[in-house]
Amino acid sequence: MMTFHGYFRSSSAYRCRIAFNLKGVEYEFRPVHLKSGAQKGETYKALNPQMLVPTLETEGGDTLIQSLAIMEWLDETHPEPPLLSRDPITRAKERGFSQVIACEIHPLQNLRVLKYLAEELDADEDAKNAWLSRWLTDGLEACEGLLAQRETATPFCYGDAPGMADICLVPQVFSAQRFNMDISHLSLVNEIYANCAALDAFEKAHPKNQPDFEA
Ligand SMILES: N[C@@H](CCC(=O)N[C@@H](CS)C(=O)NCC(=O)O)C(=O)O
Repeated sequence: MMTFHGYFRSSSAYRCRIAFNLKGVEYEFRPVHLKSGAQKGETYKALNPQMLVPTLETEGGDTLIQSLAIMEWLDETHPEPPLLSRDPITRAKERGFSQVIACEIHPLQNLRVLKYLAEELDADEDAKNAWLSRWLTDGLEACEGLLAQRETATPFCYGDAPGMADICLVPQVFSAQRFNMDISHLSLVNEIYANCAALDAFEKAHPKNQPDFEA
């Protein structure tokens, strides 16, 4: 069985959990307690020199990092149901949407970045919240804009079934809620979030349902 290293609150790990659930793929879970710095321990660092979660150890003994790469590998090795459209243009749009979240929004809210702001740049809670509000709101507004550009308003980001874009969107909305951002004006984002949240694969992947959950 594959071994998946993650943390309940990590939105990158949350993405992979949703993908595993949609595919019906089981894995052994190894928690990495980010809050206490377990990602920086020698054993984990040897596995993932970037010292971030998630990390996946495949049954073949390979080690994979980066949630988008892990999801694409999963999609290639377990093609049903697909996480990306067969149509090249839609597929590029799905990847673009996913990258807005995974490459542009998420890195700015990461634990190590917030710690750096507080510990190295002396940012207080208000400054940290202003930072989060700026980058999370800007980013999710871009997602809303991309959804508004679609020719057809489908129940999920790019179709009638959830795919990679939805998988990236849901944990990002969860983070916005966790950081108390007001995103009530983003009607398409909220509608798709609700459609996804109603599905078992998404509910089972929610941080509150993980074995390492802490309130
Ligand atoms: N781009 C990476 C991001 C990985 C990442 O930033 N993980 C966070 C949790 S969501 C982490 O491990 N943070 C630990 C830290 O900041 O020390 C991915 O998509 O996998």
